[in-house]
This record gives sequence, C-alpha cells and structure tokens, in this order.
Amino acid sequence: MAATGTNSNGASAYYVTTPIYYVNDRPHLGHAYTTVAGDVLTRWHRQRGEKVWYLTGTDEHGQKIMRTADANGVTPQQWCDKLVEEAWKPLWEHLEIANDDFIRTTQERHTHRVQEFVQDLYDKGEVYQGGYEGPYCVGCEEYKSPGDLLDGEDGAKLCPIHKRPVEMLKEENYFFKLSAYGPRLLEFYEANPGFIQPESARNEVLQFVRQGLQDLSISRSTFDWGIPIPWDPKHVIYVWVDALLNYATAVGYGADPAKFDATFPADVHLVGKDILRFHAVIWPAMLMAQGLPLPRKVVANGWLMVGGEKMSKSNLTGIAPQDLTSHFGVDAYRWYFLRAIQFGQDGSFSWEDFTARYTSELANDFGNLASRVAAMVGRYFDGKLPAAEAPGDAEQAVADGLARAVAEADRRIGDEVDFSGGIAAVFDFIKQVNGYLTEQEPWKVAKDGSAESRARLATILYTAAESLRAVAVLLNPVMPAAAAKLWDSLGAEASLGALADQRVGEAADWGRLPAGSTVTKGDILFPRLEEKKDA
Ligand code: ME8
Repeated sequence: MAATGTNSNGASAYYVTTPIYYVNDRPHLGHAYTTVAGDVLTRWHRQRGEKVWYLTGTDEHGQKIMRTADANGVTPQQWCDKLVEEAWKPLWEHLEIANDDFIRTTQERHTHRVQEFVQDLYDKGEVYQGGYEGPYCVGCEEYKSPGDLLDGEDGAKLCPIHKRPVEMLKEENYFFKLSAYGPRLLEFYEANPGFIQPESARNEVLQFVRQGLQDLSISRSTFDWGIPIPWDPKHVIYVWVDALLNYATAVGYGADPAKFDATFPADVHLVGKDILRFHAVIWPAMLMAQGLPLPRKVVANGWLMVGGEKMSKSNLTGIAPQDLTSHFGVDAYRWYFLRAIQFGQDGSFSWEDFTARYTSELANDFGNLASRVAAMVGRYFDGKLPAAEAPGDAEQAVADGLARAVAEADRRIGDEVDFSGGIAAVFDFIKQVNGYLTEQEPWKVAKDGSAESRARLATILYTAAESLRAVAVLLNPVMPAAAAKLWDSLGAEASLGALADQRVGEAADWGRLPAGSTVTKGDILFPRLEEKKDA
C-alpha cells in the first residue's frame, strides 16, 4: 500500500518524523500532541513487525532563539543546551516516547551536511543573489505575504498566527529558485493524491501553489546565529532550510549511504498545520532540486486551542503536559488527545471533558472490566484461567467483534493515521465485552454448582480474559504502561512472551491465551480521580 512505504519487504524502515521544535521555551501540550501521535504511529508499526525509525529533535538556530538567549544573558548554544537537557528530552522520557534518534541542528552531523547541500544547490545554478524587502514574523521565522496580515492597533500589521507585529526587513540574500518548481509540484500532488493529509490541508497547498510560487530567500546577513553559507560566510543559512534538512542529515545524508538508503525518505512527516507549506511545498522542491526521493506523506495535525486561540508559547497559553499527567497519569494523557480529537481537526482542551472521558471510558469501561475479570477468575477458579469448554453463539459474536476491531484499528491507525477512529474501534470492542458479561451474568451462573454451569462459567471467563489479551496488544502503542499491567495480570507474559513482541495481526487469532495461565488481580489500571487526588 502506498501509504506505508517500502518496508513490507523489510528492506527499509518505516520512517516517521515530528517537527524539530524551537527551543526558545519549554514544551507545552501542543508539541507533546504531535510527538505522542508519532510515538503511537511508530509503536503500531513496530507491532506489525516492521522495521521502524522514529525521529524527533530540536531546531536551534535563528533569530527567535538568539533573542531569547540574549534576553537571558547567555549564549544561544548555552540556552539550547540547557533547554534540551532540562525540558525537552526529560519530557519525552516522561511521556514514554520511544524515539530512535534525537537530532539537534547545532550538531556537526547536521551543520556540515547542510552546508554541503546548499553548496551543491549553488553549484547546480539553483541559487542566485538578490534583494528582498517585506514583512517578517520572527515567531514564524518567515516572510509574510502582505495580504495575509491582520490589522493591529495604531496601523501595525500583525502575523495571523502569532498576532504580533511583523518587522519590515530588507536584505541582500541568496535565493533558491522555488518558483520554477510549481508545475512539477502540482504534477506530483496530482499523481500522489494521498501525499498531503487531511483533504483540507491538501486543498490549501494546491491553492497556494496554483497561485504561483515566489523564489525563497535562503540566507540571512543581519545576525549570525546559524550555519554559515559556505561560499559567503557573512551570511547564515535561513533557519527553515537548515531545519528541514534534519530529516535527511539525521539518517546519514552525505555520511552513511547505507543507512540513508535504508531509511530515507520519510513515510510520514507529522507536522502542525501552521508549518504545512514548508513541508509540502519547500521541502519537496529542495529534494527535487537534488534529485532525491520525496516523502510519502505529510500529515498535518490541527491545533490545540485555548479560549479560541492556538495554544502557544508566545501567547503564554502553553500548558505544561506535566500539569495533566500528574493528575490523570501518563497513559490517560497519551490516550486522551488522540481519542478525543479527530486527527487533522482543531480541538479544545478542557479539564471537564478529559475528566468525563477518563471516568467513563478508562475507569468504568476498560479498567473495571479488567479488574472484574481478574477477580472472578481468582474467586471461582483460584486464579487459573479455565478453558472455554462450551463456546456457543455468544462467544462467536465476541470473537467476530474482535476480528472487526483489529482490522478496523489496524487500517485506521496503521494506514490512515486516524488515531481517534482506531482507538474508538478498540473501545467499541471493550463495550461489546462488557455487554457480553452483563448478558451472561457469570456471577449468577457461579451460584449454581452443576457441572454444566461450571463449564458455562469457565467459558464466559475465558472469553472475557481472551478478549482482554487482545485489548492489551491493541492498546500497547497508545498506553504502554497500562497495557503491560494488564498483560501481567493475565499471566500472558509467561505463556505468550513479551507484549512488545505480539503482532497486531495475531491479536485477532482467537484462543491464543492458553488455559491454565495464572491470572492475578494487579493494580487498578485507572484509579478513580477523586481517590487519586486524596492519595
Ligand atoms: O515550527 N496545537 O517549531 P515549533 C497543536 N522549528 N500542535 C502544536 C501547537 C498547538 N497549539 N503548538 C505547537 C517549528 N504545535 C519549527 C519546525 S520542522 C523542520 C521545524 C506543534 O517549536 C505542531 O506540530 O514552533 C507544530 O508544527 C510544532 O509544534 C511547531 O513547533
């Protein structure tokens, strides 16, 4: 399938990237949203048995970082080192992000290769010297089209994203002949309708490119915090050209051809919709200019909003993820935003909605199911999972429901990068299993000690436990700690091996959990929130 790249034969990795984040400040929910999404996507593909490469990192050059460092009385490098080590890397660890690499644009493995790339463009005649004057937003690190600006107070013109005044810049710069690539880009989008996702993002890009592209200024000479232009070191390379190249330099561009060929290009670039054009227009054009292969998909996530505005560092509306994980836990945090918001759409964070969904779906539907089943296997069968001695239509319906849930979740998350749809499929199945228990009433069946009832009870509890075995596999990419607890409590580790080694496809193979497994009532997966507060 085109969406999943070339990895089905195992030759090259399923390569997913996040944006590399500016380290002018600490991470907030918005950054974590994209990074958790990438983590779930890559964990899913690992559980399909594919080779995966998940890259994240930090964008450390440019005026925005330089000004922040100045304001804090340290050098830009000192500032970046501090923020990366104290804020960014620890957050990803806290959120259980299993990235394979972390690139920083101040690393030599990056800076040297960026210089070579730009020099190469220059040698090929793709770059020329010229002048430019226009409104510039330091927040975006981008020249803006005058028509896109908003009117502020006293006649000031504002960036539509940051709502802050733009600055008029006039510079002698080097330009990349981006305008020449419009027709080829349009042909490419036409031939690859799935390249930009969602549809609204694709339409925005098509409209933008159809209007005609301007050449791109790729150097700056009014400040020096950047990678020098090799043939004219009074200039530094424009921070976006520098930053986009991380996707190539991190996987060995110009340094390790074997690794590069086995990884590049990306199967999915995950980006916020604010930086879509850079990834869907400029980046492919840069690659075309070098004859390099283009990414397979650029998927734009919507914005997390606060009070109707994009949550952002510069507007001081950034909420730290730790403020939520300390209350709801890391698993619920990873699950919530992907579950509650259709990927690609904007979504508002609300404490009330998170609390309501946690209580109904995690604590009641899922957590309760797991603890009830473990408790009953303990009470009625001394913690040894009984065999399903007398399966009938009701059990077949559960097995069929599981097969549907696996197929749906795999297609939605694995192929379509539709997290809420995939997670909903799993939670619908959880609901089905709850409904099955309510109908079968094992607690009543247990009261009658006949051999027939005993067989029936065994069948019901096996069916529920086997369903949970599959749920643990399906939810492992989303909530690894809760899934591991569940896996342990079913005794599945001893009988089936490590959870991480379970394949998504096998989740649907009914009957994998062997009778005789030791089922224990482990920790409650999702404690009630009020209890947690008191604790
Ligand atoms: O743009 N809602 O870095 P950045 C959802 N360095 N996602 C959000 C968000 C919100 N409110 N706020 C931020 C840059 N994000 C460049 C990228 S890539 C070669 C260079 C997420 O620190 C979203 O993924 O401003 C967005 O694209 C990214 O953070 C921007 O992070």
